[in-house]
Amino acid sequence: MPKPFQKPIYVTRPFLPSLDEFSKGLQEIWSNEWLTNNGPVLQRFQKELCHFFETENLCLFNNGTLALQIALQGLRLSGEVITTPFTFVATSHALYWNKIRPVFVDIEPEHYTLDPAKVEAAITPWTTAILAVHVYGYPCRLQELADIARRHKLLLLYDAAHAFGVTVDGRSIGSYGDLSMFSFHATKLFHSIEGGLLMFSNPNLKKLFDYLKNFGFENELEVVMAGTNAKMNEIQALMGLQVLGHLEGIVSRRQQIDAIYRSLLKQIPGLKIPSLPADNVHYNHAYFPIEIDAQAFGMSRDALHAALQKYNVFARRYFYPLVSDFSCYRSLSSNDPLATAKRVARRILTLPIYDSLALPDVNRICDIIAYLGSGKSNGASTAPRMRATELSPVASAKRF
Ligand code: T4K
Repeated sequence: MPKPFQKPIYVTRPFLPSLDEFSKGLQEIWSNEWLTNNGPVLQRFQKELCHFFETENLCLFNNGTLALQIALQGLRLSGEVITTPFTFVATSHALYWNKIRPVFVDIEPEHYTLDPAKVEAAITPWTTAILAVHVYGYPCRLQELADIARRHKLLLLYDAAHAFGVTVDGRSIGSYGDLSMFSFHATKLFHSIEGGLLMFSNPNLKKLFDYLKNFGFENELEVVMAGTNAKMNEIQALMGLQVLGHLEGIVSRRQQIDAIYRSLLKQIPGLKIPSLPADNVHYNHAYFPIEIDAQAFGMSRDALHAALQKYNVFARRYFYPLVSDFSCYRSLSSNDPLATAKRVARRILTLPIYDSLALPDVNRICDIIAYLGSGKSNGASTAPRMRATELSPVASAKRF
């Protein structure tokens, strides 16, 4: 019987630069005596991001939710926006705060992104945009969505909260569609403690978003629109700058973890692991979702989620319940039965994945899942289906 972990293993942990490295940056902020309002560290961070994304068309915010809210407001969207119910609730909340009606349509079964056929079927005279989500960092069906948006003269927006560092055909995922929002929350593989970024194709939006995040100030004496306060501060910017320098290492470490999960879990009946995105995608390994078929695995998703906690493993049911099932959205009628989204939400479990997760611990998590699935934990006597520890013993975990 596998042993529980001594310390909790969470679904994620933030990457942290060394305290030494961060203290040096703080010293600079202390000597600047400048903490927010477009300070020098923020300007440097923005410059680095322009270089990273190969565009000047971006704008930083204090979190991803406000970035998205401001995007919708700046673009003056109204009426209905077609979106996915299989996401973090902030996607729909940003619409709601702009008095826009979210129209939920179904997702495709392999990578859980919006199903383009369902999007097209949901378009009405009131539709103004599509808001798709690169959930878990898996790219949406970019070309099909772009074709639909063009044919119906709709704006195409992406919630790319999970997709930092993803490229498709060598281009950043943020360069697809009219606009993308990235979240830099501490739970993301790239973060600035809290933070958000908009990247857009129309260069005129930059000035507009800069106004909207800073009360609409043109100068000390002039306010040109009713903006809000959504500015990133210097300490957030410092964290972002430093984490950016480690991005390659963070992604490659996650790739190693992903590979171990994939090789060990694929042998367990009743678990479905989404395939890796196609070869033209540089993936960021933001999450490691699996689907549990209760009958074949021998335990429901909820039972596995609870049983893992007894071993001190805190996997998460991202994204269950569906956004459309929350009380604030339940009354919205939808013609789409959302059959795939409902099934996936009942079966999905996201396993721990983060750079400081020791590789032998990934093996142990797989061992525990195999043990729970074998029925032995209930006293049932089924033959062992795998011996995870015998498979690819993992090299020592090097922290970068
Ligand atoms: N769109 C999408 C698709 C999103 O996923 C999100 C955010 C947004 C929009 C909005 O972006 P932001 O406004 O947040 O920038 C977390 C995050 O708070 C949220 O940012 C994220 N999505 C969502 C998927 O996950 P919770 O409520 O699950 O987080 P929490 O506090 O339970 O943290 C999860 C685990 O992470 C903990 O069990 C332990 C670990 N953790 C967390 C924090 C904050 C740490 O080890 N250290 C930490 O500092 O929402």
